[in-house]
Amino acid sequence: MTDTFTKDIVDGLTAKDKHLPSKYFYDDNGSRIFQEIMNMPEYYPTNAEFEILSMQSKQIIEALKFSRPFNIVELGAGDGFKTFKLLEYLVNNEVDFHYVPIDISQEAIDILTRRLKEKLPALKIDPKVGDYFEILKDNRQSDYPSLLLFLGGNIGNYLEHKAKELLALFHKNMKRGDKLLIGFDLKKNPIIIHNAYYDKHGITKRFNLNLLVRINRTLDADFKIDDFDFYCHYSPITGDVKSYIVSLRKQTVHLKAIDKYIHFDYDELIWTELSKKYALEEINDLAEHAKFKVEHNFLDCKHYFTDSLWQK
Ligand code: AVJ
Repeated sequence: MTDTFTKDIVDGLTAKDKHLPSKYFYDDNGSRIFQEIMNMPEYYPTNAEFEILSMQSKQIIEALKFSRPFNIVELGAGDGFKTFKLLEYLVNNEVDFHYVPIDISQEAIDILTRRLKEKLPALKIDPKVGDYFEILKDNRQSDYPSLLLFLGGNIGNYLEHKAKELLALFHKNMKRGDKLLIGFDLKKNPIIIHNAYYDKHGITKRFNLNLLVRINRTLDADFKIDDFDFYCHYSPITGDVKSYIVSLRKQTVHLKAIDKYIHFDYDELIWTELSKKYALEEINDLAEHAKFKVEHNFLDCKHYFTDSLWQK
């Protein structure tokens, strides 16, 4: 068992309570299904954050109180759709800054760079492909102040201790005075959250089951996709959305590439994802724990989502 993907999959599927890491949703096909999710009317986080970044660009930039020039470093830039409005505002106002989008996908970075060069020719863009932290360390050598963007509510996928670890790493790799703009999905009417994740179109189901398709392809496995279903559940007290794949039969799957058999009981679950929803007080606690100061919460008009501005 050589690579981390194989190790993570086997560890998860042989655990007493089976689980798979949600980060493996995003192969090329999974990324396309995630685009479909973002286009569903029920999936409110995308619209909410888009509203914040397009309607409050001016307020966000003013709140930075940065000297010029400065850097905007985006972790997991993806297709950069939401960030576009912020960048457009800055370019239109002739603000002197560099945009440094970082993503692990070369393809995503290529598409983003091409689109931005076309739509905002005056933008100074310095795209990077690779591991967040290696690149953050380089950025620390820059004399200019930096705004770090961690958008989309990705922090919600981390268990509390992992979220704290990640924020501590951000903190360690920032200079004093640097800022972090980080997206959190907020607790709200449970039905709205339920409908965003347990969608009636079955797109989120397809998104989850695609993980089995990926394992079939990568590890030459024989998951019969129709013998598995999807279930997800929001707990309004903890704020946790937990997603599962459900085995509809007692069955055995063969991972041929590593000659390993995985047994599933009737109705056995594989936990695939946590999408935690936060209260503003919890966000404060997380920031303080990581030694950040919360400067402002930029909320959408329905108060579904916040882009929280923190200072080191
Ligand atoms: C991209 C991690 C923010 O948790 O809401 C969407 C992924 N999962 N529907 C989220 C997702 C199911 C999404 N994040």
